Amino acid sequence: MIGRILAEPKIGEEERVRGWIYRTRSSGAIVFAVVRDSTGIIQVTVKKGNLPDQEFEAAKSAAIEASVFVTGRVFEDKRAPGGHELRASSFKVIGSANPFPITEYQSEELLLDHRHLWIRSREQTAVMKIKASVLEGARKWLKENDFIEVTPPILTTNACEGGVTLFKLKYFDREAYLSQSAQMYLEALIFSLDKVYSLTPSFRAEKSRTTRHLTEYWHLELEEAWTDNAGNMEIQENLVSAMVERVLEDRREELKLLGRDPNTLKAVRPPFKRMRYSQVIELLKGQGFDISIGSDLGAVEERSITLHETAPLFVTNFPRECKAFYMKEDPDDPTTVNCADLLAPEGYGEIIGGSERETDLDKLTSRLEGQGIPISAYEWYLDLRKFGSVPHSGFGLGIERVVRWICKLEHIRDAIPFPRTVARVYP
Ligand code: NSS
Repeated sequence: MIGRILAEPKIGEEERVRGWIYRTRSSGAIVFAVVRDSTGIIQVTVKKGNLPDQEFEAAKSAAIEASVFVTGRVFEDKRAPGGHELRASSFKVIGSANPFPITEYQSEELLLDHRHLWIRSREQTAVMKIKASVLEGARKWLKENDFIEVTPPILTTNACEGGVTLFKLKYFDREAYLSQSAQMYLEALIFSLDKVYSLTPSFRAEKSRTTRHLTEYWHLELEEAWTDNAGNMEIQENLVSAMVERVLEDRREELKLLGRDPNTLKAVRPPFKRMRYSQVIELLKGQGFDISIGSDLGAVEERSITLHETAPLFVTNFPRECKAFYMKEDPDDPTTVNCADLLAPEGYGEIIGGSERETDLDKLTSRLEGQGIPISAYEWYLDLRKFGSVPHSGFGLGIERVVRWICKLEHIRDAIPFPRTVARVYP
């Protein structure tokens, strides 16, 4: 069998390994080559005399990251990484390797310049597998709960989240933008499908260099007809818990490799704590912040609120002026909107932004005007309020924000194989 042998080697069996040289050392007539594939690493012991001489020489001179095809028998060996070794009866180099530009201690910049090679590292591999499990957990939950996946456009003519972070592009003889959010299109799609979601890249021309902003990120967005903000929050806490549960089922080893104790994620179960924005402002004042109603919450404030939490926390009812034009005014407190940000624990902060949507056409129009947004580009969106409008709510979840938190990563750029930030679009 070829494939999962590094993860589950069978003692005494003849196995074939296709992989890449992780490291080698040799002493005289014996070469120890550690070989990796997508499932793990195994030590291959190559002894002169056990295989043709030219294969022994090939093993001896094989460089780091050369690709190899090895056949041999598996033995237990407590000293070998993973506790097994493969004693080679054949060792073939398939693709030789130049001297590998990444050695043990490297600057962040060099690693980012060589990202196409650095993604082979064990840490990056673990993050990518965990990310896949996050998405699997989400899709499974969404299917079980009757949400239909849809495919909104990326090229648009409207800003959803304000003009400041729009990427403009020349669209033949017009101007268009890269999508910041699929929300407005999902709102159009609930009229035929009731419950929809999409997973797309979203683009934000974020000038700031922070540990939680990318200019291109994967956005999981969901919209549901007939649901208010309370119902919307229930969906979020169940969905996020399902993502974490899937990671705990499938990726405990990967979490450990990244320094995340899987047990610390067990507290991520619904229901999550809920706090109103006004309570959070009081809490922050108590923590020494010079802050008042009307201030937005940034990374520093969110860190302070969540540092000692073990599960995500909702912050609801932000003041109207802090939030986007489409959020529904709270009838019980019209200075605020029926919205919630979901903040990840341990200081990580915002992973979801969501709200009930304003359905009152006049209020929507005056909020757009009040924010100086030209109505003409939004005619189609306003139509949705004129043809059988219904109460509805939705949210957007930043996949890399979630992966950063689950994997306990310092920087969001390590939650995506080829990060795009203000400073980087290469490789
Ligand atoms: O701007 S959001 O808070 N909200 C929206 O875009 C809504 N229109 C979504 C919706 O209701 N359908 O962004 C949503 C989430 C936010 O909570 C972050 O987790 C993530 O998108 N986000 C980002 N992740 C990485 N990098 C950047 N720059 C970024 N901006 C938002």
